[in-house]
Amino acid sequence: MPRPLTVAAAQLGPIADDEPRASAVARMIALMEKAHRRGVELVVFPEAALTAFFPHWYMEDQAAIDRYFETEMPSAETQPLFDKARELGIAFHLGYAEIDGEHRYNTAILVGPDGTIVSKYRKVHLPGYRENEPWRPFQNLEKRYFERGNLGFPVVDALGGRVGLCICNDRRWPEVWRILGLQNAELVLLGYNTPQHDPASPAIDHLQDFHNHLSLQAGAYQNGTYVVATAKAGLEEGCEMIGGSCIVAPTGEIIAVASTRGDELVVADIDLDRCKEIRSNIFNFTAHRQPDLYTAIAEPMTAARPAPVPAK
Ligand code: CDV
Repeated sequence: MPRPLTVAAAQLGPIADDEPRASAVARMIALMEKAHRRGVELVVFPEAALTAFFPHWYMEDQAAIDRYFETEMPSAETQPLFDKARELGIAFHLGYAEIDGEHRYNTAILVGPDGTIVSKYRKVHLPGYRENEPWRPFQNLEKRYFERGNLGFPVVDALGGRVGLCICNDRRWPEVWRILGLQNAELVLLGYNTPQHDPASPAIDHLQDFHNHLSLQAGAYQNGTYVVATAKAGLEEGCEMIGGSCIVAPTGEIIAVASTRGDELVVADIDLDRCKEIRSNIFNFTAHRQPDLYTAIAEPMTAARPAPVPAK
């Protein structure tokens, strides 16, 4: 039985540091209205979608840092997005910086078409480092501003299928995809803020878009899942970020992709039942996996199996 769903990656262009949340929310509502006109049932917004991506600069003052975080969701400023989604009957994914008591996370939620939060994920793979590195043109301080997520890698029944969440850097780690795949994810949603330039390894700058799609396509194919991946793109506070927001089929094919680095809606009609074509055959986990030989994957690096470079 086909399980059709119309999904969209709602790419955002840059958000200026002085752009109020209300403006970012208004841009998202405009994309959601466009999505509604195109019959979309699920809209996926980027990682940390309400503000500029502040880990790109160094701050010490906790009050200054905390102004990028949400203490509640929905808040007065995000309520209009929830209201519009409920009015239009559209589910959505939203990334934001979250404060929970003394804890700070890089978080994503899935909100159902009735406006209720049906899944929540806190980012596990936080890239970068903790202290200022002034030689860089911009920073990568997620390890300074966020704690590692404590909710595992959730997959929930929603929208007629099994929906998993991860965030940005997580997409580069095959372990994340397999953990989602082992929970029978049929649709993985994620947002990203990915600089075009890597100051530590500029020789691969021209491969940033390739590595983005390579990771998404491999994750989709090897686990027989659809993926909707959404960028915050373009030149934001001195940091140029890739676009390439896309929808990937369980075959690994990109079936829709952004062509700009601005606000753009990328739409595809999918059939969640097509995941079976991969999961019943080439990646039939029950028939073909050999987990007793994979134990090293779940063990820490040791003296016997040293890390090639020390962690920062
Ligand atoms: N927000 C991210 O996690 N960005 C990383 C960059 C810093 C490498 C990414 O994996 O795209």
